[in-house]
Amino acid sequence: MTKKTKLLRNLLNKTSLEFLLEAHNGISAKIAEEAGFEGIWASGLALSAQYGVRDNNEASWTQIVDMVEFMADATTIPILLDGDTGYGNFNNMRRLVKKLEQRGIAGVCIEDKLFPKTNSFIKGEKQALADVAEFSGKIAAGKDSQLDEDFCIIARVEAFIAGWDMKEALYRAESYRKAGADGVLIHSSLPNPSQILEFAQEWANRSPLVIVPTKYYSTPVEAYRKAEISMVIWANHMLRGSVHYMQQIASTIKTKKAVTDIEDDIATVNEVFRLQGADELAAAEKRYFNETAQETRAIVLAASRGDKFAELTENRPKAMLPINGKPLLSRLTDRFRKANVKKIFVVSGYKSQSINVPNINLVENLDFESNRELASLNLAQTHFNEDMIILYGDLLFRGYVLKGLLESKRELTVVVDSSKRSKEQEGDNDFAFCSVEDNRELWGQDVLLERIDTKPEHKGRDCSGRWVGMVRVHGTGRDWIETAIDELKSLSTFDNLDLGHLLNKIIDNGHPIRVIYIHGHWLNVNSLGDLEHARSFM
Ligand code: SPV
Ligand code: MG
Repeated sequence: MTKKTKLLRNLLNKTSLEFLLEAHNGISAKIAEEAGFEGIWASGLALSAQYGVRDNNEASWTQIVDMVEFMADATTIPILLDGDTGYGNFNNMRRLVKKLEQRGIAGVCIEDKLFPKTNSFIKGEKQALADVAEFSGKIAAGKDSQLDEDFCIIARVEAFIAGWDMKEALYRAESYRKAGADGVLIHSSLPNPSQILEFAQEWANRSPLVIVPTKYYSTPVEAYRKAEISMVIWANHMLRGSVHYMQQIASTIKTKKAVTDIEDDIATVNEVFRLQGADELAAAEKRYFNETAQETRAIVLAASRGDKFAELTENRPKAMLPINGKPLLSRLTDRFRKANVKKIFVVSGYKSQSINVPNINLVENLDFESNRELASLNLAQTHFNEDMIILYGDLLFRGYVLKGLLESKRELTVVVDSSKRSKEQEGDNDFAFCSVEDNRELWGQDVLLERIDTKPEHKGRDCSGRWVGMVRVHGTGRDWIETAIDELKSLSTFDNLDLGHLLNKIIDNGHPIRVIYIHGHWLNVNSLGDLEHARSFM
């Protein structure tokens, strides 16, 4: 890609007439480029106006440089900065050039007036001009300090503005050319182009000539072409256009106390997003926003009362039963937070309003009396992502169990307790049959879940352990779960199904579910006896 400095130099040196359009911030610069302009004039007037200050060096030079950097970032075309008088003497000019090069600006134009300057159209004839030798030194200092040979410095001659004659204008322009200026901007405040056309003739192409036809705007550009002027700057029209339109919009909204009348006449929010490059970000997210950046979610199924707790669950669901003074669900969410899982969705049902655990998102299952866990999970589907843990709300487990699960990057992973005790306990639909039994030396070996069953024995085979009631979902594992739920939904028995049925369906669909074996270190609270255990477990 051609450097922006080179692009500007090429524009300036072309034999054809070229045009720069004013811009004053990132979005206006972008709009100028999209309109087809090949270069931008970062106007001092417009830059100060967009800051709401006067064109009298009231905005500091660093504030100007910061804004032109935004403009350069938003565009691929070169920017010529209106650098006023260079914001000081030769030394300030050197630093300015250095900073502009660093920020991707292609060139700077400085005018032979005194700091702090005033806009040329405000009592221009009263404005004092810089000493020719001093200003020539400033140009030479700028040229000597640029690192990129194509960076352009344009010398702006204000002789006509300040009421001087052609001789003075030519003398100044020639001095600046000799000092190294890459072009001359000859400015005039007359309503006709007589001064600049005469100047062009006298100048006779000694170096590229730049003009700003703000006052003599009605002149057809053909006249400039004929005069072999290099570059025309439309210096403030983007600013003036937006000022005009903003005034109209503001007053309409104020009087109508509504925006309906203007809505169709202004850019859509999506158009603003487009100009900001929202699409590029979306594409980059796909490329770079990988699993480590995606926030892990927990989906906790806690809708049931727990029918074995009698009056203990009269006013609260099982998940809110206190274990040594702290509800089961709070213990669970504490575990998650410690593992940096901050987005927790809890599907509640029975006595939902009694759940007062902070920083969780409740999803209500209103039909909890007539359905089971899979229906609850179905309700939480809108909160699914590619990095989550689904689990029952009545679990207690040591931290490493969760940590091991979170580290798994397989699509689906479950934890199976292979201890003898777990196999002998009364169970629900959670006896796990796996591809390999746990010999406690299975480090790194792939173990797959083959079936979840309600009984510890199946076709003469003992189960491998108890499934702990947690499923780790990663990447396309989410799709497998969603598809299986969808398929199971068509069954009349859907409301009676639990997570075990879901896992079996996924296996039947041909997807592997990886097993991590543990040996104890967890508990599910299903009975008064479990509650007793839970107290000592904690
Ligand atoms: C500017 O755009 O800030 C200029 C051109 O310097 S003028 O306003 O015509 O002086
Ligand atoms: Mg200016």
